[in-house]
Amino acid sequence: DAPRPLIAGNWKMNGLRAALQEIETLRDAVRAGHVGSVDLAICPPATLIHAAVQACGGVLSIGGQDCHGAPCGAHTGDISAEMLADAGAGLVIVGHSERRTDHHESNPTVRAKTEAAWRAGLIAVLCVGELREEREEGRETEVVGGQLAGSVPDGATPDNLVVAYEPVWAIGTGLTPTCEDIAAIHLFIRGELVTRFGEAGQGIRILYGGSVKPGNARELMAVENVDGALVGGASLKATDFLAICACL
Ligand code: G2H
Repeated sequence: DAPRPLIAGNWKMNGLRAALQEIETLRDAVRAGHVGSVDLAICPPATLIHAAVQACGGVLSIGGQDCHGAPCGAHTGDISAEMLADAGAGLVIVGHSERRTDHHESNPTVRAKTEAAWRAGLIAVLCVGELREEREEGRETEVVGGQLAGSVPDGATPDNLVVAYEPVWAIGTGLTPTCEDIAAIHLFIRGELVTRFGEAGQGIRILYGGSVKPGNARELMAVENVDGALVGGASLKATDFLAICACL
């Protein structure tokens, strides 16, 4: 059986307290039965996590966008997985390309963050994806395979890991790969997970991310081995996010 889909919103560095209204709108839609059999999550900025947990009424998951590998210590500005869990988060994004690029995060760093998430009892939503030049050179499977090998720790299960495939050239650009391209790389990722984790690899959700919008979600979500979406820009408004959820 295909895993239950997950639609996760990544607010990135967006959202003041007024944005909690969007969480309340999502909560009310789930409570009213307007969202089908799909798991919802929102990863707001860290400043809003605690309030978002309170606003969501327990009907959607709230997550962080990053965590440090250590549980505590002299790391000014960083947030540990334990702190996210303490604030009520249930998941955390690790290895997003904006972290890999802006903060020079390597595969071993992302691996340590994933282990930190597990240590704190959080689901890690681990992002992989190739750069435009790498896609143009036909190296996407090599790159994504290297990221999976280098950043996914041993012991991954459907309950502790979600993989998000986000081609870097499709993030926030309005560009998306073709459904054939997505099917090919998601099948490749599935194969890598099964090779490494056996049956558990079949159940690990593989999300597609990169310019997912209400207008393209239906065809993207219909692709085999696409078990949901990681949504950036279109997750900021509850109406758009719910329209994407309705595509599953
Ligand atoms: C990719 C995605 C969410 P967007 O980063 O992580 O963002 O949907 O804005 O391309």
